[in-house]
Amino acid sequence: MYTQAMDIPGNETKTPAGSDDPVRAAAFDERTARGEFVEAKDWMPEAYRRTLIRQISQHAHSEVVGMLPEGHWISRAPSLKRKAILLAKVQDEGGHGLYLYAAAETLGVSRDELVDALHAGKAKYSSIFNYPTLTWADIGVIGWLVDGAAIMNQVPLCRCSYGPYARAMIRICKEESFHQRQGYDALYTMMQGTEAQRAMVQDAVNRWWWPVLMMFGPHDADSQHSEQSMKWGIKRISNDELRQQFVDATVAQGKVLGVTFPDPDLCWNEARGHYDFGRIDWREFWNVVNGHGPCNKERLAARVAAWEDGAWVREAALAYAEKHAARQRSVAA
Ligand code: BYC
Repeated sequence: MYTQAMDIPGNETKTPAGSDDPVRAAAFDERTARGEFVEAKDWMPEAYRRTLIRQISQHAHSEVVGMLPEGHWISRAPSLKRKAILLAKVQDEGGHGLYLYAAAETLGVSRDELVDALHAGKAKYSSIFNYPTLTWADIGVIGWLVDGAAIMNQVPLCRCSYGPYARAMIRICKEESFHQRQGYDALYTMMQGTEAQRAMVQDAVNRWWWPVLMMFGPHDADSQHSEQSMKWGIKRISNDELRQQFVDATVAQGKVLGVTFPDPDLCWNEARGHYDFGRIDWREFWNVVNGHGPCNKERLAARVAAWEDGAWVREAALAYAEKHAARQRSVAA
């Protein structure tokens, strides 16, 4: 099985909860402050381990749940070319989920535990995937804006202090770049089409813009994990800084595309050297994060159904592996 670690089981250096040695913890903090990478076998404070399991597993769940809104359009893509591209993209997202679950497993948690937490509604996944994909233009906008926001957030994670996560992110970011470009290309093609197609693109941008800005998480002042995660080098750039970088990069792309953004306060601020933008509706964000978005129930039900429908595949794979191992033993005997 694919894994990010050379040897995971029997990780003797793992620390039980609450038993952190302050001297070791201080040495660890100095190490991460120097920008050193931490590997699966290294000693780490329990809170560092738990923070990573939380973030990496949420990230993995987001990739897998993120396959659903786009998967919805595979059978309705407007051409064979667009269908092949979308199939490949959705498959990539599944792969990202697998690398990330494998990276989380190096921290001593099992994939079954993580998946159970998702299915029980205890684990979070990105708020963005609780919105519906109403038209083909939504698929282009997911590529351009959702993957665009994802890249902005994930490139710094390639330098995350935890080695297995950082290495998984390198490949993920390369694939996300292709995803972003294909989304922009699909929208650009529609914008050269009919008036109805241009209106469809603008409508999709209007619906997705604010939820995409929410993807970066709460403002820095309200982000409970940021300070410690930045100290440990898990996060390198803050939620607000990344959101600003995203807005600055995206406005120019929107101009080339010929769309506007649904924010009357969006304007260039010469003094700051950045775009100013309007207030985010954090009530909507927390409502979606807490399970009351337009598609939360549908998304979770689809994941649980996929897990249950796939039980026979897991059982068959296990039975085959046992049969294969028994045959190997009898050949060796
Ligand atoms: N949605 O203290 P904060 C993709 C939660 S996949 C839901 O700032 P942190 C793609 C946060 O978890 C994109 N919850 O947290 C896939 C925390 O709650 P808990 C996914 C959110 O961790 C398929 C609380 O709010 N990307 O791109 O320091 C197709 C306070 O937040 C959200 C990743 O997962 C949200 N948007 O920072 C296409 C990247 N934001 O855990 C595309 C990795 C915040 O205490 N993750 N919360 O219950 C990260 O970079 C960080 O975890 C975050 C949040 C920036 C997201």
